[in-house]
Amino acid sequence: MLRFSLSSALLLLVLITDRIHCDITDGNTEHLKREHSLTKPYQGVGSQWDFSGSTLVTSSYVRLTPDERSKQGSIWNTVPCYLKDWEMHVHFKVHGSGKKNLHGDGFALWYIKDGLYPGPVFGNHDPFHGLAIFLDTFRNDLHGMDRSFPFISAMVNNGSLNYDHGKDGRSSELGGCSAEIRNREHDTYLAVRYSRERLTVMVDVDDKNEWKECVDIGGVRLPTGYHFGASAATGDLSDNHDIISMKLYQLMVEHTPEEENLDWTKIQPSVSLLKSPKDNIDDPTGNFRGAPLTGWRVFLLLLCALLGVVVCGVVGAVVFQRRQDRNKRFY
Ligand SMILES: *[C@@H]1O[C@H](CO)[C@@H](O)[C@H](O)[C@H]1NC(C)=O
Ligand SMILES: [Ca+2]
Repeated sequence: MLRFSLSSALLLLVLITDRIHCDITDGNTEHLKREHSLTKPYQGVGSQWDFSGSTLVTSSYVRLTPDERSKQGSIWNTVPCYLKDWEMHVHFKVHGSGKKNLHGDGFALWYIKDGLYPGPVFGNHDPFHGLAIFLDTFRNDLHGMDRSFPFISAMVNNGSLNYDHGKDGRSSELGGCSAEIRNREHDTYLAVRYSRERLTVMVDVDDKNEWKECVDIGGVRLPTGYHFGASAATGDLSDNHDIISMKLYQLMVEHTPEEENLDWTKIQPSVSLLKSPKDNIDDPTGNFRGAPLTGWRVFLLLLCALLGVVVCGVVGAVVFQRRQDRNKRFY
């Protein structure tokens, strides 16, 4: 009887572990959404992606700007995204001949209402509706010496805010981090995850093959039906801004029926908290690929504890039984 319940508990454990495995998106091709992704050699992407400005497409990279002055280029996913929970992995390369601090301006990743209107925000229009992640390689604000550049930051806009270039967008940023993203010999990546009103930005730029947290905030509301894109600009100073791939993964997250019944396309971009929902993190390494599994992890831990108790109980009972037997023999 005991053996039976133990083996069924083990079976349950295996099933749960398997379930967790299925939920992890991490590069799982099953959850890759081709219609929102841009991958080498970029053949046949012309119907799903618009390229404009200085953008040059080769078979191994998409160059938003060359290392020349006063260029602007962008790429836009023409297919609106109706996924509620997603993760975008961007493989990029920023490089040029400019020495320290003599290069610019950087590039931006977008999830916004309408793409393809050139303007002053890293080549895109101002104001915009939606989400922007800026990879700003040039310090404009000489009063902001408390942070080093390149600086990555996130901004959510409902069309009421302007991006302040002179201050490197500091007044409207939701969070950010410094990261050495320029002229690296190895591959550099950035990931943006949006799920359950939580926005997370991670970078992998140190050739360690692990994500480092850059932005993590809750209370972020974004509609569905917006467009992904990327844009870059150069001014007096320049750099090559290359996108090697953009891969969009669907996250398998369940929503309540009330949430499902809402019209997500009507949501106005907004942010209610400006603090990181740190209480939600049980993994100090900041490996956010497993973050939504918190509930499952807790359950697993409890189950393991329960199993431990059961095993101890069985061992204890056996030992007790043996002792009794031994004691009997001595009588
Ligand atoms: C846009 O955001 C501002 C605050 O940033 C708010 O006052 C305004 O009501 C919002 N507009 C819409 C249409 O949601
Ligand atoms: Ca700047």
